[in-house]
Amino acid sequence: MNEYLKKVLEETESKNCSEKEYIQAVKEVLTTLEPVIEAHDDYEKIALLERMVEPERIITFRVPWVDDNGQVQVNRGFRVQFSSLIGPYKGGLRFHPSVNQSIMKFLAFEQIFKNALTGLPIGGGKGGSDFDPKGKSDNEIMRFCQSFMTELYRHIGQDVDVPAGDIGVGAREIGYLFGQYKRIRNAYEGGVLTGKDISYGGSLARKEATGYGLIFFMREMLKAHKNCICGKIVTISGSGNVAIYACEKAQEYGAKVVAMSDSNGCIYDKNGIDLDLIKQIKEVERGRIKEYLRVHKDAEYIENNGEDSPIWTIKTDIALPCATQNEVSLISAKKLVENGVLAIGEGANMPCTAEATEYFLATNVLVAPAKAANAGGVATSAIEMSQNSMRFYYTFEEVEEKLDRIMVNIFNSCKNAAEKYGCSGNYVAGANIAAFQKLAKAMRSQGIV
Ligand code: NDP
Ligand code: 2IT
Repeated sequence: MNEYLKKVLEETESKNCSEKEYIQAVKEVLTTLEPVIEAHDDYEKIALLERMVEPERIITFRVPWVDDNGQVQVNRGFRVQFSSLIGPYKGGLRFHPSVNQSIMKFLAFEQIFKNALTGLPIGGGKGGSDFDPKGKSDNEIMRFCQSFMTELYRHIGQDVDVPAGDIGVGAREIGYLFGQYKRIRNAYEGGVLTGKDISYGGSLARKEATGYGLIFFMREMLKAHKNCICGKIVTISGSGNVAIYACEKAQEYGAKVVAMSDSNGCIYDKNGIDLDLIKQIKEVERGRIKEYLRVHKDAEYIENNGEDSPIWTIKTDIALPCATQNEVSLISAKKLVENGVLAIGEGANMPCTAEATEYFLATNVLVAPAKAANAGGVATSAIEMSQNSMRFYYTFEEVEEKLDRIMVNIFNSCKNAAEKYGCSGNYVAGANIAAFQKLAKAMRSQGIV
């Protein structure tokens, strides 16, 4: 390995030794940059990589709130403002009990590269809390969001840092956060948050954007390999925002989606998933996926049992991990390959372990990497910001058409970078290289900051 790369990787590992997800994300990027670094021996002098892996700022804060029993609860809030190189910090908020600094940093780091790939002026950030929204009442969610924003508001702004949703944060949470921000600031700064409801400044097609974008990317990738989505069997992990709209577009393109999941287990419906029912269970009732069987009695429910999700043991042509990081292990990857999988589309951030990705690439399975394939969500967030600035709205069709074009461009950037640097067909490396080149250029232009 290139000496400079090796040095930065070792330093990152020793400085952040307790942050395994963060180290994994950095390693995944750096190990694919070798040909670019080799071609630029001036990067070391200006500590380009060292600056790229050190967040500009990390904010952690206390979030006290009162539950419905009058008991005071305390959670930890985070905002990692990783890079403002090419625009205001931009990235979602995650509310999940597993949230910690390592997960926040890996997500913010990935976001820098993803946002660069969109071609839009957005920097990289991420935030959230170890708050668990499951089983909480609407009022508890509101009180938590208000307390969270009472601290966060001083660190964000439509030209400073623009949060959005992620796991556990959807339109309901964004609404409560926006209400509190507006009240404290006494100003209507519509572009301070994205993923807003349409009634007060949200963008049409933002809700659908990540899932649709994933399928647009998959369409392009398969097309480049003389294949298509139509007629394929698809399995999708998760049943949240990304999973639901990936399913919708895949079905529209003529695929047969046969399985979806949540953190308890997965459903297998050989007749094809009834998406209206999934939406009813997940978006309206906020229930468990197991309830699918109350209508489709011939579908199967397989409960999680151990580390590896049972969904990856189901035979499929296209697997779309759309739940969380490291949900596809080497064991799952082997099972998928054994069952003849053709392509993996990462809807979630870093859903495949490093070993799983390596195995897919070594066995000629096409991999649509998260940074590129799920960038449709944040790209549409940027389109939401621009509509807010213009005080104007695009139609659903206009936003979807822009999103489609962005995803085609992202795919082409990944493909061209991979070809140029001798790893044709490896879109994981292609995405990292294409994003890195843009960021490196911006970093050099702005001096030592
Ligand atoms: P949601 O909260 O809407 O849905 C998350 C889904 O994943 C749920 O079905 C949830 O199941 C499941 N899940 C979450 N954590 C775990 C876990 N630890 N183990 C197993 N299953 C889990 O989130 P999103 O759909 O918005 O996000 C899904 C993924 O996509 C995340 O990785 C996110 O970072 C990424 N992403 C999201 C974007 C967006 O615009 N929303 C954009 C780009 C990427 P359960 O309900 O049982 O917890
Ligand atoms: O991971 C992601 O790209 C998101 N959660 C969306 C971020 C955004 O700002 O829309």
